[in-house]
Amino acid sequence: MLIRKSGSLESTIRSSEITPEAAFQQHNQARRRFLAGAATLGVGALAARYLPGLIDPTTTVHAAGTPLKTVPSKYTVNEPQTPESKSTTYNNFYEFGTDKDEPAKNAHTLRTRPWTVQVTGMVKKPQTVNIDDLLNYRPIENRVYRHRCVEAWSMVIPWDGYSLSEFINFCEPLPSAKYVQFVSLVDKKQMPDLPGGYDWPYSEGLRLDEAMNPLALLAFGMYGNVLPNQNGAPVRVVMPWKYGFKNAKSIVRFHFTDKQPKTTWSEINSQEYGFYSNVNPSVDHPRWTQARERRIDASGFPHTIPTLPFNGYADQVASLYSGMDLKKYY
Ligand SMILES: Nc1nc2c(c(=O)[nH]1)N[C@H]1C(S)=C(S)[C@@H](COP(=O)(O)O)O[C@H]1N2
Ligand SMILES: [Mo]
Repeated sequence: MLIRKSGSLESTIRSSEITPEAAFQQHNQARRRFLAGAATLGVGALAARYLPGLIDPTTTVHAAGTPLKTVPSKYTVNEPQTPESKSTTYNNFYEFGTDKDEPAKNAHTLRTRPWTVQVTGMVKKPQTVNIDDLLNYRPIENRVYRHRCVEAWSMVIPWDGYSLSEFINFCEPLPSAKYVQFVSLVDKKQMPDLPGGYDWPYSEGLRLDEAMNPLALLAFGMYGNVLPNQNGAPVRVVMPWKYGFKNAKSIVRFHFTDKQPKTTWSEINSQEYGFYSNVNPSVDHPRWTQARERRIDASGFPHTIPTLPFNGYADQVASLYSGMDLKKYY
């Protein structure tokens, strides 16, 4: 059981208990302490490293739909975007029901504050991070990504976040760590319809070098606003070159390990879902072709388009897999 460091002001005050104004004062106080060189070890690592966030918080309000302060990103595709009305109502988030329209109807029972994220396993120092510290740690970029959602459907979504690598560097994994595992929240009280027959919590993982690729995104928002619950609030990963199930939602723990972690879908059905799950038009899913996808955009009806290797991100990520048989490591 992890105990939060004492004296970590930002982390011990529950964000639900503070007004935006109080939060801002708190940030300013932390900043002054830092500038005065009086930052104690407890105020610690996060405060010392996210100074821009301290001066100019991305947002102090966490409700879904609250505008985020974002900056443009070079990691953006120029393709017609999927309307928000589609990408927020056609989801997989089994904790809130297994039908695609259920998460949008049911996920309002998820409480996204207070929320903490644990850093465990092979790291220099296990710790617990407050979600607002995480949100304000780095400038939030608006990145328009091709997105594989459920099965062979695809979307184009403007996500808001920063590279997962920024947070992993903060976590200081040991040289022996080779993988990072993402663990989602499980709470029967907030998830009254949690389906049986699954090994909750939802869990996913990546090889560390994949997670360090700048395209791997830690997302807090979409369309410039705080994430809707059904899309994985308050924090999720977005892996644009992989199939949808790699994108763990509502994460409460990042666990570093030297062994390939168990992941939910490959545990349920390893014939159909592998650990790597790179978008690959030449390796079919047992039940459908992966050569084509159905793109949902603003045109009003989905249209079929050819699927690109690594979802069109081969230039940036193919080298991660050089020498690997991608039929075997699907
Ligand atoms: N915690 C959690 N994360 C999850 C899932 C889930 O059921 N629970 N479903 C996954 C699957 S199968 C897909 S396709 C994507 C869908 O993300 P989207 O709804 O934002 O498109 O979320 C992934 N992340
Ligand atoms: Mo999925």
